[in-house]
Amino acid sequence: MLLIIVTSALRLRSACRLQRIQGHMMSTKAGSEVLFEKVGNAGVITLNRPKALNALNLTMIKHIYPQLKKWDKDSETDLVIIKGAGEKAFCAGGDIRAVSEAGKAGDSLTQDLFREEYILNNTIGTYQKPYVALIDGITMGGGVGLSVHGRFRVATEKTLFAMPETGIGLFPDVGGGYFLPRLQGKLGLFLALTGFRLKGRDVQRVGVATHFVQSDKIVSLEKDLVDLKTPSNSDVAQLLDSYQEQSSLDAEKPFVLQEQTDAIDRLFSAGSVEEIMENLKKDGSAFALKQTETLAKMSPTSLKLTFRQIQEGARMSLQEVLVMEYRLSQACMVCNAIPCKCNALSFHYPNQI
Ligand SMILES: *[C@@H]1O[C@H](CO)[C@@H](O)[C@H](O)[C@H]1NC(C)=O
Ligand SMILES: *[C@H]1O[C@H](CO)[C@@H](O)[C@H](O)[C@H]1NC(C)=O
Repeated sequence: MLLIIVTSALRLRSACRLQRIQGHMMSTKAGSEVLFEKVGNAGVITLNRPKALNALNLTMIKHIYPQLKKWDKDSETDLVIIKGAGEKAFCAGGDIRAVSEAGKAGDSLTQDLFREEYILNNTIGTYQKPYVALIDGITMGGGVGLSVHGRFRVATEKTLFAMPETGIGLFPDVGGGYFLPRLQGKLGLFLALTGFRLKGRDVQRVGVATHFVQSDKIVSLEKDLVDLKTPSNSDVAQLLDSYQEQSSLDAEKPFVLQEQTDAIDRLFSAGSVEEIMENLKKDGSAFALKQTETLAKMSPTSLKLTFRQIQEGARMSLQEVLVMEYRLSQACMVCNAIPCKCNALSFHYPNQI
C-alpha cells in the first residue's frame, strides 16, 4: 500500500516536472526561432526553425536586424557568423505561405515582411565587420538574401542554391536584381527565369559562394573563426582559403552547366521573354527543349517581371535595386490578393523542396 502511494507520488511529481519543463519550453519558444550568441568576440546567429527548413519570418527578421546593428557598433564584437540549425537547410526562403495568406487578407504583414527584409539585405550588403554565412544546406530566396550580399559565403557539398520565385508568382528579390546580372554571361538571367538549382561546388564556381569547404570541416572552421583575434577581412579570407585548400571533395567533378554555358549565353541573349522562347524552340536541342518545358510551368507575369528586373538591375546599385524590388513586391502582392495567374503555386513554397 505504502509502495503504491510512494510510486503514485513519484509519478505525480515527475508528471509535474514534465509539465514544468514543457511550460518552460513554451515560454522560451517565443524568440527561439533565431538564436544569438556571443562566442569569444564573434556574434553567432543561428536560424532555428529546422522543421520549416529555417524559413525566415517577420519575427526573425525583426530580431536579426537590430542585433546586427548592435554588433556592428560593439567594440567587443569582431566578426559575425550566420548559420542554420539542423542538417538540411541554411534557409529555404521567406515564409511565403504566411505572406501569401496575409496578402489575400489585405494584411500589412506582407508590406512589413518585405520592407524589413529589404532593410536587412542592405545592412548585410554594407556591413563593416567580417560577415561569414555558412550556407551548409538549402539556400533559397530569403536565405540567399541573408548570405549573398555579405562578404563571405561558404558553400559545402550540401548546399543547394536556387531562386525559385518565378514558379510562385514572385520574382527573385532580396537583391536578386543586383547579384544575378553580375554573374558571368547570361547565367544569372537563366537561373532567375528557370529556377535552376545549383549544388555544392558549383555554387562557389558561379560566384554565389566565395568559398567551398567540406561539410565535415564546418564545425572546426567555425571554431577557428571564433578564435581569430580582431580579424580583418583579409585574415578571415586567409583562414577560409586554407580550409578550401583542404577540401578536395568533388574537385574533379565538372561544372554542371559546363557544356551549356555557350548555349545559355546565346539563347538567353534576347530583348524579351518571348524572344528567349523563340530561341529555345528554334534551337531544338535537348537542353533547349527542357528549358522550354520549365519556362512553360512558370508564371508568365513573373517571367516578364524578372526579365525586366534583371535588365534594369544590371545598371543599378544594391540600394537602388532593393528599392525597385520593394516596389515590385508590393505590386505583386496586390496582384496576388486578387486571385490571378501569378498566385498559382504560392502554397507549395517552401514545403515543395
Ligand atoms: C515565426 O516562427 C516562429 C517559430 O515557428 C513563431 O513562433 C512565430 O510566431 C513566427 N512569427 C510570425 C510573424 O509568423
Ligand atoms: C534579400 O536578398 C535575397 C537574395 O538576394 C532575396 O531573395 C530576398 O527576397 C531579399 N529580401 C528583400 C526583401 O529584398
